Amino acid sequence: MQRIKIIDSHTGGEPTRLVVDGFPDLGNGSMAERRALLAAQHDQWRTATVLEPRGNDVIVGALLCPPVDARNAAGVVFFNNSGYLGMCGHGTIGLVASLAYLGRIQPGVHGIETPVGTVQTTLHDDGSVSVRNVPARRLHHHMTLQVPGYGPVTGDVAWGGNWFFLVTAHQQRVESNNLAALTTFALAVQKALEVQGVRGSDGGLIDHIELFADDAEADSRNFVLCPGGAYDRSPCGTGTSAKLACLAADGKLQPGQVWRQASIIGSQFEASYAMEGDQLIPTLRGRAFMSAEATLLIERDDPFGWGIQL
Ligand code: PYC
Repeated sequence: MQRIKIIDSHTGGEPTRLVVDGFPDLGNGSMAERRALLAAQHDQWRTATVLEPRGNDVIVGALLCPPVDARNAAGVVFFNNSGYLGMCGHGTIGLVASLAYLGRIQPGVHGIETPVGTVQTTLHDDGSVSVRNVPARRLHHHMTLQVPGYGPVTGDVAWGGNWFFLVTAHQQRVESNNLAALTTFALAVQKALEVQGVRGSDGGLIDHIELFADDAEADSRNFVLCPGGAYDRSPCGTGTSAKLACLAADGKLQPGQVWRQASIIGSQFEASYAMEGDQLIPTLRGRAFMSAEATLLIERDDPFGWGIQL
C-alpha cells in the first residue's frame, strides 16, 4: 500500500491539493530540476493524486519540497490533470494558508521557490495572502488568429508565470450560466494557437486562454481555461499577472494602482504592480480556506490506483 498525505484547500473556489508527504525523493536540485525529474520518472504520482478516482480535472496539485535556499519557507512543484505548471497564484495562496494551518509558518513574509523563480508571499493577520509574483510581460499585442468555427479572434500573448492568450473583444457571454459555450470557444482558441505554432518566447505552449468582460463588483470579470480543459474557479493569479502586464503596456494601469479581478464564479483577487528597472512585478492578494486533511491510499492491485487515464 502506498500512502500520500495531503491538505486540500480552495482559493476563491479553485482547489489546491498540497502533497505533504509520500512522493518519491526528488533530490536537492532547483524546483525546475525537481519538476523535470517528477515528470520524466515519477509521473504516476501526479496522476494518482489529481486524476479520478481520487481527484478531478479541476484540482491543482502542489508538491511541498524543502527549499534550496534555507531562508525560504518552502519549494513547490505545481501540477494538474494534463501535466505541470510554472507558477500558480491561487495554488501559492493555498500553499501558504496550508503551511499556516499546519503551524509551520506565522504571519509575515515567506519566500516560496517555484520552477519559474522565487516568489515572496505575505501571510496577513486576517488570513489573506499576498503573492509578489515573478515578473510579468506582454509578448504580442493584437495578434489575430483564425479559429475554426469562429473566424478571426484577436488577443494578446502574455506571461504571468504561465503563458496566456488574453481576449477582450469577443462575442462570448462571460457569465457563469454559459460555461459550456465558453469552454468550447476557449478550447478552439487553445487548439488554434497550438496548430498555428504560436508559442511563448521560451518555446512554451500558450496553454491558458483568458476572456474578459465588465463586472459590477470588480474592475473586470474573467473566464480562464486551464491546459487540461477545466476552467479556473478563482480569478487566476498568473492570468491576473498577465492582465496587469497588458494593462500597463496599454497605459491603462499605473504602478501601485489596485485592479480587482473577479472570476467567473464571482471570487476576487486584488492586484497591483511595481516596476523594478524594466521589470513589472505583480502582487496578488486573496484568501484560501482549508477543506480537507487526508491520506490517499494506493493499493497494489487496484487497476485504477494510479488514476484513470483515457
Ligand atoms: O492561479 O495562477 C493561477 C492558476 C493557474 C492555473 C489555475 N490557477
